[in-house]
Amino acid sequence: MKKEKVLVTSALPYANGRIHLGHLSGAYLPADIYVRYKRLNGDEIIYVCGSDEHGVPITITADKEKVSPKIIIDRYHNLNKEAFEKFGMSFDIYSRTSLPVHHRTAQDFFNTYYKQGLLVEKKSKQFYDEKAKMFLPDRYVEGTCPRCGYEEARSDECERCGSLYEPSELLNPKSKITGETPVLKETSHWYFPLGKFQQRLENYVKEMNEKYGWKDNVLQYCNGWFKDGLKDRAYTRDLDWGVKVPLKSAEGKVLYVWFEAVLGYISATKELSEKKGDPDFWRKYWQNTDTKYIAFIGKDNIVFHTIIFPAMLMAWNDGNDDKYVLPQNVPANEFLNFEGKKFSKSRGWGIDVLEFLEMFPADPLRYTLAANLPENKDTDFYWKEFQARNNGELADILGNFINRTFTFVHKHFNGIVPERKKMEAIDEEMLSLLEKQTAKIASLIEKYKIKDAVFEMMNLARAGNKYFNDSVPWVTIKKDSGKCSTTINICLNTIFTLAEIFEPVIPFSAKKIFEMLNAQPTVWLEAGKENLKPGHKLNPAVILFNKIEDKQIEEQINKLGKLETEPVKKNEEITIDEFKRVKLKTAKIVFAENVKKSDKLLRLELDLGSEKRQVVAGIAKSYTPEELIGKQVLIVANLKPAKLFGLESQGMILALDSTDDGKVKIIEVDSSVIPGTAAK
Ligand code: B3M
Ligand code: ZN
Repeated sequence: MKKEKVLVTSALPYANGRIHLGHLSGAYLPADIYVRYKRLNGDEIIYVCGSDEHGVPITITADKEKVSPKIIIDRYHNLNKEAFEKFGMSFDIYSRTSLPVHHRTAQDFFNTYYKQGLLVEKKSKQFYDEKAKMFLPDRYVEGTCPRCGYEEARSDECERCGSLYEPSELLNPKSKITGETPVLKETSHWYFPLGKFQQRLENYVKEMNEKYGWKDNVLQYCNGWFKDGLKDRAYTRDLDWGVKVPLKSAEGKVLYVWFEAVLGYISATKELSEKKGDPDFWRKYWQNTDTKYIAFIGKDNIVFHTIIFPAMLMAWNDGNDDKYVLPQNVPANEFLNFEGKKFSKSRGWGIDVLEFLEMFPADPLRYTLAANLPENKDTDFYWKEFQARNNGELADILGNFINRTFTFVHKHFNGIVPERKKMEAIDEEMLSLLEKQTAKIASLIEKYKIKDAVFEMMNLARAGNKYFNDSVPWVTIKKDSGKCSTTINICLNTIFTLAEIFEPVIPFSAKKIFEMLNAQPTVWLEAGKENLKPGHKLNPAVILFNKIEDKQIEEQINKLGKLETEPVKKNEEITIDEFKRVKLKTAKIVFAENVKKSDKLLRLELDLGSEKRQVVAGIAKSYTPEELIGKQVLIVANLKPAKLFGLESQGMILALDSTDDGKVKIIEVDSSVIPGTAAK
C-alpha cells in the first residue's frame, strides 16, 4: 500500500482552564488513536497541537483572579501539557500561541492580505463599557440572541444556535466586567471578506466530501452557513492581549483570536522544525500538495476549520508561490457529557484529566472513552461504565486471555514459543481471523470510525479466549502435544496481534505486552502474521489491568455536584482559646534531604534557637532539598510527634495550599527574625 504523508492537528485548547474528559473525547483521543495507527502503518506523519493563549476567555479569567493573562496561560499551558502527557497523547509538539514565532506568522498573514488589498477597513459601532472605559469584545458582553432568543448569547456569536451576528443586533446587552448596559461607540476595524470566497469554499467542501467522505454533521453545518450567505468578518479587536495588528495606525488593536489561533498549527510546526534543526521542515508538510491534512476538532469549532481557515489559506495562496494545503478532512466530534449532564466546573460536575489520572491509570480511561466516542451523537461518561469496561473487558477478556496463555507457556513450555505441529480447521480459522481483523480495524480507523474499530479490537480478544477454550490445551498437553503446541503458538501470536492493534488505544499496556513477548511491533498489516517464531524466548508476565472496586466508584459518584471548597460549617468554628492551644514558632531549615522510597516527603532538620527538631514534610514535589536549606519557616511546634516512613516528625511546617499546579508554597519568615520566635 502506498505510504501517505499526513499532517494531523487537534484544536488548540484555551489556556484558561484544565482540560476535562469531554475535551479528550472531542478532539484529542480520536486524533491520537488515528496518529498512532498511522505510525504503525508506516505512514509519514506529524501530529501538532498547543495552547491557544489569546482571546477573551483568557483575559476574563485573568480579570477574575486579578492577575495578568501571562500568569493564567503559564499555569494552564503547563497543567494541560502535563495532563496530555500522562494521558499518553503522542504529539510531536505541544506548542503555544504566545511564542514569537506564532506572533510573526500571524502578522505575516495579516500583512500579506493587507498588501493584497484584501482587507476592508470599516467603521462600526462596538459595545463600550463607560465605567471600565474599554471596548467590550466578544464574550465580555452577554445578551439575548437575536435569532433564537437564547439569553446567554455572546456579543457576536450564539452558542446555542451557532449564528454569528453584529454586536448591534444583540438584545439586552450587559457588560461582563461591570454588569452595566454598554453603549455602542464607533471604532474602526479591518474585515476579512469571507463572502468573496463563498463559491470557492462551497466547491472545496463539495470536492473534499466527494473524494474523502466528510461526516454528515460537518457537512450539515457547512451547508447551513453557505445557505445563510458568508459575511465579512472583523479581523481585529480593541484589546491589548493578543497578536498586535502590525500597522502603525492600529495602536491598541490585536488580531481577532480565531484569525490567528488556526495559524497556531502552522507556527507550532515551525517550532517543531526549529527543534529538529531543520528550519524548513514545516514546509514539507504544509506546503506540499501530497500532504493529507486532517484537522480533529469538537463540533463547536466546525466553522473555523471548514470555512474561515480554508478561506485564509486560499487568500494566502492567491498571492504567494509557496502555497498551503487545505484540510482534507475535518472529522469533528459531538460532545461527551458526564453522567447525563454537561460538564460544569462551577457546579462541580465532571472531572478534569489530571484529577482522574491521580486515581486511575490512563489506559482504562482511554479505552472507555474510545469505546464510547461521540462520533455521531453526544454520549456520556458514566463511572459505572468505566468500571465495567475495565473489569469486564480489559481485565476479564483481554487481560485474562494474555494471562492464561502466559501462565500455560511458562508452566509447560519453559517460556519458549512452541512449534505449529498440527494445523486443524480451528487453527486455520483463528489465523485467518487475525489477518482479517487487522485489515478491518485499519480500514475503520482510516474512515475515522474509531469507536467501531475499538469494538473490533475487543472482539479479537474475545475470539482468542474462545479459541483457547475450544482447543482445550490443558487436555491436549497430556494427550496430543503436537496439537497443544500449535494452540499455544497461535495464542501467543494472537497476543502479538492484540498488542499491536490495541497500541493506539492502550499504549501503556501495549508496551508492557510487547515487553512480556520480548518483541517489537511490526508494520500494521503484518501484525496478523506469525511474528513470534518457535524457539523465541518470552519474558515473565506482569499484571496488566487491576480490577476497580465498587467502593472506588461509589466514592467518585458521591463527589459529584459537590464543590471542593465548602464554606465552614457553624459547628466547625473554634473558639479563640482553642486556637491559642496551637503553638506556632519560627524555625530555620538547617538541613534537608529526600526520604528514601518516597517521592513526596523530605526530612528536614530545624533550628528553633533553643532546640533542634526533625520534621518530615510532604513538600518534595514543590521544593528540592537545596532550595530549602537556609530558609526560615513557620511550624506548629506542639503537634504530637508522628512516624512517617520510619522517621519521627516533630512538628508541621505551614504552607499555602496547592495553587492550580498542585504545588504548595511554604510560608517564609524574614531571616532577620530570631529562630524560635512565637507567632500569635
Ligand atoms: N481554543 C476553542 C476551544 O478550545 C479554541 C480552539 C482553537 S483551534 C485553532 O474550544
Ligand atoms: Zn441563538
